[in-house]
Amino acid sequence: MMTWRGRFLCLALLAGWAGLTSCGGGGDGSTTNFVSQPSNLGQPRAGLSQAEMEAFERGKIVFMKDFKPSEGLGPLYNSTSCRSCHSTPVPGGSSPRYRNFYITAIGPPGLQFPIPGLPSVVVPAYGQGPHLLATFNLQGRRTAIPDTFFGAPVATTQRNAIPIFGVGLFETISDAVIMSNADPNDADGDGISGRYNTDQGALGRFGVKAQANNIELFTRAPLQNQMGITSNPFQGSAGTVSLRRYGHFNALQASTDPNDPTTDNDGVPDPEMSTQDLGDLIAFTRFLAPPQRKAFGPAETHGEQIFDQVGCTKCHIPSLMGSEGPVEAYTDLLLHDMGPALSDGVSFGVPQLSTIDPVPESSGDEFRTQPLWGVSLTAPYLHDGQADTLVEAIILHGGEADAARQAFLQLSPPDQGDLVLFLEAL
Ligand code: HEC
Ligand code: HEC
Ligand SMILES: [Ca+2]
Ligand SMILES: [Ca+2]
Ligand SMILES: [Ca+2]
Repeated sequence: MMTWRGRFLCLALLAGWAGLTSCGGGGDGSTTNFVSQPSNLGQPRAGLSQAEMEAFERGKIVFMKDFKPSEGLGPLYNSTSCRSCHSTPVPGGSSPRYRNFYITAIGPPGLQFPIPGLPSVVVPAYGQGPHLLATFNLQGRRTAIPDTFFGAPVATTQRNAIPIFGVGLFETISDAVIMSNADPNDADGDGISGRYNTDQGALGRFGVKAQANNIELFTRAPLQNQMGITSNPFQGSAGTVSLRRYGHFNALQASTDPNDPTTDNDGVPDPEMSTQDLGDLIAFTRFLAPPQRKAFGPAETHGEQIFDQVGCTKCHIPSLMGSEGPVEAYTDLLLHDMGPALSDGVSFGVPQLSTIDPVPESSGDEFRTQPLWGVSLTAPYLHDGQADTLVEAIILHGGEADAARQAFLQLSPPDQGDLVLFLEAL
């Protein structure tokens, strides 16, 4: 059976990764982008050893592989491979909206738990298994997610895949660098109060709420939550970056403690992925190169200045220093309140304390500043893919980003155009 140990003991929530494919959404959001691609897209980053290169190449095969039920797929799943969501424009990328999945968290912010019977807040669309609300199947029969559950509020949101090019470099950025940009109480009074998230006591870097500390965790979690593939810890997820474990009372980010094996009841012996394959899959994700930026002309250079002038760089910090050199991802890896229109009420992790946040223990209205490298290649945008274009994504910024949005709207059309050209060159 699915692991329940500690589920209700844990005071904050379980982060989840995937959910249903979009309810009857069809492919309307599929905005295939024909912008020319950097030649290194989907390739390994520079400076790898021969052994790392070989692991990357083997891992790519695991990333592309469609799992069958006889190989452990399910009992419940959203997808049969990593590539099915991370596909646009090449493996490692994002996906059209029809691949969106649902996240459902029951309970008040800060005390949320998944639908009973599911290993995480990710709601899987397919397969057979114990599930208090419904048994889903490939014919698409699906019980609606309720608004309340035995009187408790239910927060439901969608997720659209984010690209993973270059994300392994976030592991090279020290906690100190990330923390140095946090301003949880807005001490400098600029209306922007980035705070860091934590994952079992370690600093979060990955996921749209910065809810996960390391790539191993963000490989084993989608394996179980999206595909129903069980695994054993590779090195102990924790150790990879800087996990300082304070014990089991902290928020669980995955379907189980990251240092424990995942298990299920589909009749296929666990773990369903070998240590070799898991290590290779982690290597592929960890070593994917960041997108190469294009050559800047005068318009892009001007757009870059405007991007700074209107305050985008307050959150989309152009570069963070990592142990292997600068990481030019245009993010601070911190959480920001993006206003009621983007708020999803789903809280992951235990965010840094803030005296000005209305619900300091919750990240329900906050998101990690999404990296902007390669952004023109991976529409649609925002955590649920609701924006088809870069300009729509900017216009939907609210909350702490409202001043930057207003400043963008007040720019002359040519200045707005240059800013977009700059984004398209990243
Ligand atoms: C059903 C779609 C889907 C599948 C399948 C899927 N992902 Fe993802 N992936 C997403 C979404 C959506 C996010 C952002 C989720 C969030 O943070 O809530 C994401 C985020 C990630 C991230 C974090 C990126 C960042 O910028 O922090 C990594 C790493 C990742 N996925 C790796 C994988 C791997 C490895 C697999 C296969 C085991 C996989 N994903 C399968 C949809 C998917
Ligand atoms: C207060 C911090 C903040 C400021 C200021 C800010 N952003 Fe963002 N930006 C974010 C966050 C957080 C997200 C992710 C929101 C989500 O996923 O729903 C984001 C997402 C985006 C995206 C979508 C990326 C994607 O892949 O989905 C674009 C494009 C973007 N920002 C551009 C800009 C521009 C241009 C400016 C300046 C006009 C700006 N941002 C100012 C925090 C900020
Ligand atoms: Ca399984
Ligand atoms: Ca501030
Ligand atoms: Ca099994």
